[in-house]
Amino acid sequence: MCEIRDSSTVKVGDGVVTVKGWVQDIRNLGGISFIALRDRYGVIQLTLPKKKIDPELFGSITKLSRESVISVTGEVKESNQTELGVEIIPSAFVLESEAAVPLPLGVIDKVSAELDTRLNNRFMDVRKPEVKAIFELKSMMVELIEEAVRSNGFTQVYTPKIGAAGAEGGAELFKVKYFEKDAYLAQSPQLYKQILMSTGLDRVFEIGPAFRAEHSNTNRHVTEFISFDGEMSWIENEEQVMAMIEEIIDHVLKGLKEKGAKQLALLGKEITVPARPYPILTYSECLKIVNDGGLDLKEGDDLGTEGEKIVGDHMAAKGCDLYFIAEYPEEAKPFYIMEKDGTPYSFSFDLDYRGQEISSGGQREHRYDKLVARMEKKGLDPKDFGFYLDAFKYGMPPHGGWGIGIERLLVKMLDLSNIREAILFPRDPARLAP
Ligand code: AMO
Repeated sequence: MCEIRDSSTVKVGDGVVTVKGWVQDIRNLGGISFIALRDRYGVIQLTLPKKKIDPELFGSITKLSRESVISVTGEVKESNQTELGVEIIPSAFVLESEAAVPLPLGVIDKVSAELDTRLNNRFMDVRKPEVKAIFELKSMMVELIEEAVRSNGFTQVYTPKIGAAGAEGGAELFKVKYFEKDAYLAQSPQLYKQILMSTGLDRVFEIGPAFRAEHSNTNRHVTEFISFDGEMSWIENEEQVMAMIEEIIDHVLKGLKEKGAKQLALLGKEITVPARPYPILTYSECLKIVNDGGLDLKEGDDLGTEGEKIVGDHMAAKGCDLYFIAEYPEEAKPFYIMEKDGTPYSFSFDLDYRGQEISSGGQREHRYDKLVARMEKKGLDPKDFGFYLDAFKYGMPPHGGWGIGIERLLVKMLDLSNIREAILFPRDPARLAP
């Protein structure tokens, strides 16, 4: 039995080893054949000089279909023709799984397939090293996020994804049958993370799925995304929440630049780490920038995709990639956001990354009567939110928090063109499988 190795650890002097992977390519040049065998870490060359190899083995291995999975044993030799500086001369192989022909999607073919075709054949698409790299970076990003929040005393929590009420507006709720009752898929952990503030678990975070019945077919909306939520008590203003997000994002950008260097190089991307503090613009300032840029928005209007882009260009000209937009009109923000008394504004913010919102948050209304009044003002029936409101009746500290769309952050970091590229199996109005 010889040692099973991955492609990245095979070196000259190893003797006989076993490697396992996918047959990426076979070149038959008459007297000699070459097989590129791919595993998670890279591609290793199998070299088959016809005269020196058992004829039966030579015949069967060189006829394999591309992407078949094999286990190969052979001697490691030095090679100055390969990237790894080694090649393997096979002495035995096992065909673990034969790939059907033709392939639904090429792994090494130069022609770049349509995103839809790629997503329909995601199992094949992710075999491409540059696609796999996106998901390795996503995993590192989550690890870095967790590092940053844990070091700030946050406790990880899990809140239900099936519930009786939504927090982010009725139009985007997915209704599901829950035995004899109607229930909804969670749009965010908003109600629960706030309830937790009354328990004394005064800093919590959650990274989990969020569902939005979003009928728009854009490159930044999906119906299921991963939301990174945080909620913290004892704040005096929303700027403390903004400072926390800034610290987390800074840690993620710096960490990814270092830990993800190999994947970033594969993708041909570079991460820039903006200087801190990130600028804070007010909604009113943005409205002026947007209208100077040619739109005609009125006080209270949503900045919209176009408006966000104009602000993004304005900030890019100043060399700013990440910036907060604060003090939105209270009417533009959900019921749980605290109003700035005596003004039409609220203690809310968004974090935008090169012209696109990646996060929103703010200080919450923690005073029971004001919260109920705000719900009524928004046309909601407080009776539907009894389980949430109860937590505000018996001692609730001042608090605030944020929600960050993990994929939106990744898309902007890596400058991807569509949010679906950052999701293994995306869900949108037209896509329910794979
Ligand atoms: P909001 O609704 O702004 O706020 O969502 C927070 C962040 O989630 C991401 N996001 C989405 N990503 C992909 N597809 C979608 N359809 C989608 N919808 C939202 C965005 C957005 O900035 N409870 C509040 C947050 C808070 O105040 O704590 C909330 O959910 O990146």
